[in-house]
Amino acid sequence: MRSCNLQWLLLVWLCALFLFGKETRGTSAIRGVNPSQSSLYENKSGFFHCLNSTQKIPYSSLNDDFCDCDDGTDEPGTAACDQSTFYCENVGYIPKNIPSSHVNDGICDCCDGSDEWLGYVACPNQCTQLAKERIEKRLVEMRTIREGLSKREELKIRSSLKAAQLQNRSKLLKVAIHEAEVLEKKTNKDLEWFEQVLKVSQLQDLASNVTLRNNDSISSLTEAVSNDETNNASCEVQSNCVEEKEASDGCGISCNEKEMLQPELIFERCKDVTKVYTSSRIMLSLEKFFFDILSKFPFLSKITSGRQRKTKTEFLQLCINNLKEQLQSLRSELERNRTELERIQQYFSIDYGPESVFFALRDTCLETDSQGYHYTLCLLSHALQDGINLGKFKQWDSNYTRMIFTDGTPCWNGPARSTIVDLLCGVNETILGVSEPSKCQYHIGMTTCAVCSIDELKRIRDEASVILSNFNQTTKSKSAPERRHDEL
Ligand code: MAN
Repeated sequence: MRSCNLQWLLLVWLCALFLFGKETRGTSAIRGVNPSQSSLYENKSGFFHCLNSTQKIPYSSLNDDFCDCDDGTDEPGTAACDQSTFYCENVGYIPKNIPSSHVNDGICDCCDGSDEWLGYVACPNQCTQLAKERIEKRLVEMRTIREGLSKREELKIRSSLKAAQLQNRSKLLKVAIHEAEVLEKKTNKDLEWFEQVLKVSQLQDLASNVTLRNNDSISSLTEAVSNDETNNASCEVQSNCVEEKEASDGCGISCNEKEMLQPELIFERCKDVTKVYTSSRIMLSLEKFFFDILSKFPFLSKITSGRQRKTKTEFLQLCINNLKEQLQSLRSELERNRTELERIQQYFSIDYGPESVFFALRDTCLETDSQGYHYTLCLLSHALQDGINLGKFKQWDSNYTRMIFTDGTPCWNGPARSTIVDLLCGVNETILGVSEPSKCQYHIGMTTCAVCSIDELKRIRDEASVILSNFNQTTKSKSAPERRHDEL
């Protein structure tokens, strides 16, 4: 009997110890308190010290549905204090804090249903189901990020190759432009020379014709020559080279001009400076042949002197035309090269993000139809709604996950159209959706591997690991998430 009493005493003492210990630890008894703050809710000589003020209230006033502390910390488990928070334990899933005003409001906020403890509404525990769904979702996201990361590596390589190609092209273009500019100057000078020679030659032709026709004196020749505009121009050209005058030379062909008119000299110079087309080439060889014969048989030259001068003029005209053609094609080549160089330089004036990963995506255009409009988004360039400009690329935002396009077509009675493009990690470049949150301000969501990051992968993996471990603590069953543990 005595030993029986002793056993009872021991049991009562143990129970008292357990209960007392629990009271002093003051943990699970206080509804809505985050375990990390449980020590603050200990019973200190029958009082509770409000957490953010010097107020002290009777311990029994905790969670009595009346707000005693100014900071609301005495009512973590009721809706009595506006500024207070309720801690959902959500065992098996993710614990969370909700505003205390949500407690017993008839809406299930905690997946374990703990916020609706008065039972106004039935909140079955959904934490396990949510954990499973969240883990599945996270696993899918992780797979996408992993695939995206490997695509991103490829994109980086493509970007640096494209950048190197363009750098190289821009170097070549600069050299080509410089050479073409030098050649343009030279060709211009050559052209001037030939035009000058042509004038002199025409002058000679005219003089010769007049002589042949009239067989007359110098005065009639000079008269005939001075009536001719071409001759006038020619006379001006040769005005500073007049040491030797001959009657038959009309207005006065100087020694230098005579030199100029040497068939061989003209031919050689023409051959040097022109790139004539096939037909012209044949013409040139014929001319050469003709000149050769003339030079070998001076008497022929005399007989055919009129013919020679005429041919020479024609020949000169051919050279001049050819030089003009060359100049024209040189100028259009210069124009083309300058435009291309400008475009390349403009390419390099934009920020292509970390490791220039976006370089290869520049001018990649994505299209989609939404709410009756056809949208075109050309990355880092511009956006269109049908034919309407929704903005040109202006700048990056949010650590290279947002592109901002501004200065589009003005909205009727409103601002210029602008577009925000948000980038999410994905394997391919795809538009997720287009909206117009406010008039003429558009939003496009899209995926690209360029924004996939290891940090994001780690963040998601850590979150999934926490959920999985919470989940595994509450269930012994070998359910789907646990089997996939090795993926985390
Ligand atoms: C067009 C479209 C719309 C826009 C209106 C504004 O219809 O560009 O997106 O809201 O113009 O007038």
